[in-house]
Amino acid sequence: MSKPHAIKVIRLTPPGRGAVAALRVEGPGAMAVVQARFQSCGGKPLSEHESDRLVFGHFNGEEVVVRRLEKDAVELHCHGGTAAVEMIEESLASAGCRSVGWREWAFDHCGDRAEADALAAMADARTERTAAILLDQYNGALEREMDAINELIERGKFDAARRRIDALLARAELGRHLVRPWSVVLAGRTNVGKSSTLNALAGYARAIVHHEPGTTRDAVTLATAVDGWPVEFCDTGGLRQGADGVEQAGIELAGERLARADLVVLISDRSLSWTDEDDNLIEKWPDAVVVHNKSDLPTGRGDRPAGVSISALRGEGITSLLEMISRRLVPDPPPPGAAVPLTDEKVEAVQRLTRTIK
Ligand SMILES: Nc1nc2c(ncn2[C@@H]2O[C@H](COP(=O)(O)OP(=O)(O)OP(=O)(O)O)[C@@H](O)[C@H]2O)c(=O)[nH]1
Ligand SMILES: [Mg+2]
Repeated sequence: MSKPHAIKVIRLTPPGRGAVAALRVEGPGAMAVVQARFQSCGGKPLSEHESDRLVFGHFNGEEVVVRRLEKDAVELHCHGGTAAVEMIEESLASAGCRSVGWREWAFDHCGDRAEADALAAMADARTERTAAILLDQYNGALEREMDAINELIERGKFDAARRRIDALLARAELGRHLVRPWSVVLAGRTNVGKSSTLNALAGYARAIVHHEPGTTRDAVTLATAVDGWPVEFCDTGGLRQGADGVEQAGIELAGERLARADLVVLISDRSLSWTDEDDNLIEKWPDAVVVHNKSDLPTGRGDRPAGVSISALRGEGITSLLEMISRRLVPDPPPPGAAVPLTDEKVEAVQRLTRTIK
C-alpha cells in the first residue's frame, strides 16, 4: 500500500474567479484516491477508462471532468472560483494527500535552474511581448547561444565569440525588465503640462490638471505598456525653486523618483521662452527625452534644444513620444528566438565566458 502523503495535489489554475479550475493529483496511488471519491456518469470506475479520456461525473457531489494521465497522475477540472477547488483539496487532504504550490511542482519538473527561472518569470510577465521572450529562454535560447559561443572559443574564433558575448550583455538590461517594469518619470517646471502629458499617454484623465502652478504634490504612477514593454510612468510635482510646505515635500519625493528612474522625460512649455531653470534641468538629466509641450499655442521666443513637440491637450505628437520612449528603453529589440540573460547569475555566466578568451 502506497503512503497517501506521497500524493501531491497541485492547483494548475490561478486563484480567483474563472470558468474552470484545474487540479493535478500525482504520486503512487493517486488514481485510487480520486476514484474513491468520484462517480462517473456512466457508472464505470475511473481505472477502467483509457488514459487521456475525459470522464464526466461527480466528486463528492460536485460536477467535475476527470482525465487519467500517465500512470499515477489524474487531472480534475471543476467549476472555477474557490468553493469547488477548496472542497476537493480538503477531501484529498483528509486522505493524507499534500497540497503543493505550482511553482514548487514546476521547479521539480524543470530540467534545470534556467528553465525554472524562465518559467517562474513567465507567470509574472505583464505583456505578450515579454512573455514571448521568456518563453524563448524557457525553451533554452540562452543555453544554446552559450554553447555556440563556447564552441567558437574552442575553435579559436575569438572575435566572433566576443561579438556574440557583447550582444548578449547588451540585452542584460532588457532581461531584468521582463518582469520588472521600466520606471519613466515625467519631470519639469510647474505648470508645463506634466500631468496633462501623463493623461494623454494613458488615454484617459487620471492625474489632476489645473492652471495653478504646483497642482501635483504627490507622485502619481501609471502602469501600462509601451510597444509591448511594461512601463510605469510617474508624474511628479513641478520642480520649482522657492516652494515650501507640502509642495516642497512633493519636490523631494519627485527627486527620489528621479534618482531611481530608468528614463526621465523632461517637459517644457513651448509657449514660454526657454529659461536658465530649463537649462539647469537639462544639465541635471543630460540623458532625458526632451519634450516641448503646448505646441497648439504660439511658440515662445528664443532657441530651444531639440526635442519632441507635443500638445498634451490635443493629443498631438503623443505617438512620436511613445515611439521615442520605446527606442530609448530598448534600442535594439531582440529578434524572435534570441537569447536574453534573465538574472544577474546568467549575466555573470556570460561575463565568465569573456575571461576564457585568451
Ligand atoms: N494650450 C495647452 N495647454 C496645456 C497643454 N498641456 C497642459 N496645458 C494646460 O497647462 C496647465 C497646467 O497643466 P498641468 O498638466 O496641470 O501641468 P503640470 O506640469 O502637471 O503642473 P504642476 O503639477 O502644477 O507642476 C493646465 O491649465 C493645462 O490645461 C497643451 O498641450 N496645450
Ligand atoms: Mg501636475
